[in-house]
Amino acid sequence: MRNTIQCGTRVLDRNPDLSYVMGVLNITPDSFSDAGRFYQDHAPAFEIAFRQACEMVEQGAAILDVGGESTRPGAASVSLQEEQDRVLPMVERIGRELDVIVSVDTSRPEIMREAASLGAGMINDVRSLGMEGALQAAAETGLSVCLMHMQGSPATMQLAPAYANVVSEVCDFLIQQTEHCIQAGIDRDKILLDPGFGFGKSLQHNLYLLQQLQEVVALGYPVLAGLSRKSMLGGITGQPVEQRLAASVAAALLAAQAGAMIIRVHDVVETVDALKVLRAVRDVKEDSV
Ligand code: 8Y7
Repeated sequence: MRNTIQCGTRVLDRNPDLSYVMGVLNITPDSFSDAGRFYQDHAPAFEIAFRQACEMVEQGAAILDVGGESTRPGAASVSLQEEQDRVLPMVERIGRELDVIVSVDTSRPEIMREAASLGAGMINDVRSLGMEGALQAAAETGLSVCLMHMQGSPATMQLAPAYANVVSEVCDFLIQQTEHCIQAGIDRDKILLDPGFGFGKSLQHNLYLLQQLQEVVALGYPVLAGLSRKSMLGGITGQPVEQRLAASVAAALLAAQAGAMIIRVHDVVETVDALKVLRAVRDVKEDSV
């Protein structure tokens, strides 16, 4: 196994001393935590979103995750044309102007191909390349891919999530997906895994997955964890989505401590600072004291 992960023209270190932060850039009118801030009437919204991207890079994000489809339960479905219009101009602009890896949050093969040609470095698919043609498209791009576990589909996943053992089922699914990817020609050094917090999981399932996250890390692939502002944090703290910063940072630290290589967040600078505390404590040497 190489010690870097090639993401288009950029690389990630497989063993960073500080977990990488992936900043979330939602370009949707109904994204639950940004309330459609970036999607009013095209041009102004685009500029606001691009400025947000710049800020996240200045704050230390190594990756920006650009998405145009809300996977929130009950969210409206988005046409291919609409997803292209939302996502591709932003992928292109960030790729051209910012020193950051662009991750494209999509399940559609067309978007994967187009984003790759515009400079994206990573494909982040909550459907784990399960859509018709997605596996082939992802393989053809040569980009790195994040495979995420979800039970059911976004519309129904939170109705009655059920597992005999959530950790082993998530791990088994992810390993099976890596095998599909490798058969399709995706380099094993370009695969990342994500247990998919909140995707077809009860609060108890999510908590147990976070407690046991090192089991996912032990599969031997780099792990991405997305916990930021999620409803599990509301379930623990009783806070509404706009008051989940402290809980999000705490969850990010726990994931990093368990070995997650990438933490997907809305609040970049706060997470980077917290990760620096973790690194400083972990790395202090007795003979320096
Ligand atoms: C995740 C994600 C979302 C996640 C990965 C939200 C697109 C919901 N969550 N991708 N996407 N992992 N890889 O709350 O946990 O941000 S959308």
